Amino acid sequence: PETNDPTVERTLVLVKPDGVRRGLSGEVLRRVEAKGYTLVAVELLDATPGLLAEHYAEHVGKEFYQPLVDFMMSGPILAVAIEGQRVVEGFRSLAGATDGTLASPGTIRGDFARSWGSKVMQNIVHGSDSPESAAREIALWFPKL
Ligand code: RTP
Ligand code: MG
Repeated sequence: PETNDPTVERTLVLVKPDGVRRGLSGEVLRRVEAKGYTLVAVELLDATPGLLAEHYAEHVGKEFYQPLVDFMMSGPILAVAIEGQRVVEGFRSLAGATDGTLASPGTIRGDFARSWGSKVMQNIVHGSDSPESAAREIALWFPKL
């Protein structure tokens, strides 16, 4: 962050392959910018198994891990680093609950994800869950930042 204000943080947003495929990248960026957060870095890329194993280290070995990796490699991902006051919590709030069916209307997932059964992973966006996760994930997806 370019300021000493400790409430100014960065977080990693991913528009997942379902979001990119459905043409929702601009909608996600629009909501981020409308909220007042700043774009720091943006890149469209194809994830590799190694990158995803590090990104989702906490989920390696869970029953949904391999389907999640297959889904995350099903098309390009828009990786976005954003900055703002309390942006880690703030973007989680914009994204809504993990399960799109239960996510509140008005959130990205609540408005656009209709996940059920094996599609629960298709929830449009990822957002880091803590400042520590954000630092780790931004270093992974944007090694030059
Ligand atoms: P994210 O990391 O993508 O922002 O989502 P999250 O914190 O809300 O959810 P998390 O528990 O970290 O799970 C990561 C992603 O894995 C998929 N998932 N599938 N039971 C399942 O089949 C299941 N649980 C999670 C979702 O794509 C979730 O966002
Ligand atoms: Mg998570």
